[in-house]
Amino acid sequence: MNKSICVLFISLLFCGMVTASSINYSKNTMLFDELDQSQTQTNGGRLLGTYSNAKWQLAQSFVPQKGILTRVELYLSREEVVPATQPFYLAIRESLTGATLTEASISASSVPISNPAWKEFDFPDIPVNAGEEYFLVGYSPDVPNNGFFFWSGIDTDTYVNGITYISGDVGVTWDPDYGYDLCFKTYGLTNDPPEKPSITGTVKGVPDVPYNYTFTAVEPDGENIKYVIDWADGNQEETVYVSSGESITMSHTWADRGRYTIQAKAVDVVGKESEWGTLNIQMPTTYTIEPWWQWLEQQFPLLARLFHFVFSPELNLSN
Ligand SMILES: [Ca+2]
Ligand SMILES: [Ca+2]
Ligand SMILES: [Ca+2]
Repeated sequence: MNKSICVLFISLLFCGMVTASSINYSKNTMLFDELDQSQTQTNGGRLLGTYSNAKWQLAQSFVPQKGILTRVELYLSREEVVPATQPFYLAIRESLTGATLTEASISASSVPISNPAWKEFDFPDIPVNAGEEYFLVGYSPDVPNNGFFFWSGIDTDTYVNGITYISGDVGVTWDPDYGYDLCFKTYGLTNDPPEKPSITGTVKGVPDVPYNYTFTAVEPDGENIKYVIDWADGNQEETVYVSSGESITMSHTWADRGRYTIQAKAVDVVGKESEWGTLNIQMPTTYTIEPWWQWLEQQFPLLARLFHFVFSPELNLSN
């Protein structure tokens, strides 16, 4: 295997990185994302901050339909006593008390004191499982007493795929506020799988000689991709991530004669997989390859082919 090209491996570590919440999904999402889930009706609000010396947090569950969550808007106002520099955090979580998948904050100065306004939280994008429940968790730590934000909402079940939750103990425990839905808009991107990779390289060779194969695939979302390669001799490997459409060349040596179908699939940064691309190859099975002959084939493939044709037509490698 060509070590200079295959810096690669190793699947388990990479898989962990891909599914981790810290994935750095870089795209100018503001140009491409679309409204996913929303609840925009209001007849009041719930408070978030410090009130009567209790520290209130709010959450709203939702079920995304797009595979990448890019940003969220909330309908917010605040009390005048909230300092202008006070941050309002919005965390995305898979459970109310679980790890934060991504987060953004705005300062109170951008939140109006009188009429509420839609405020944007543009956090680092994350992959989400469309159809599964997630939580928008809003909090503002250590606000002066009786300083709080209003997160607007409505006291009817307007958004059927989620409900509001309230915590009065800094997010340790949460009570569902059935029949209430806070105002929110989530934005996202659909995520398509990469296209099937093409595989090019030597289709006829000899055992114990390394051959190079080049893998190329396009990722319609423009994400980086890696290739998972099955050499059909019991060996699989993964490449490093490369740009969409960028070729990567890998080297492999087959120990035994035979016919093999190399398979490769492209995997994008959020784990979407292409179909398998294939290339059928063969290592001659009808004669013994002597070392000098292997050397000749590698160094002078056309000459080797001519030798085949002249001295052993049934072995003609162009078959
Ligand atoms: Ca974003
Ligand atoms: Ca609801
Ligand atoms: Ca994709």
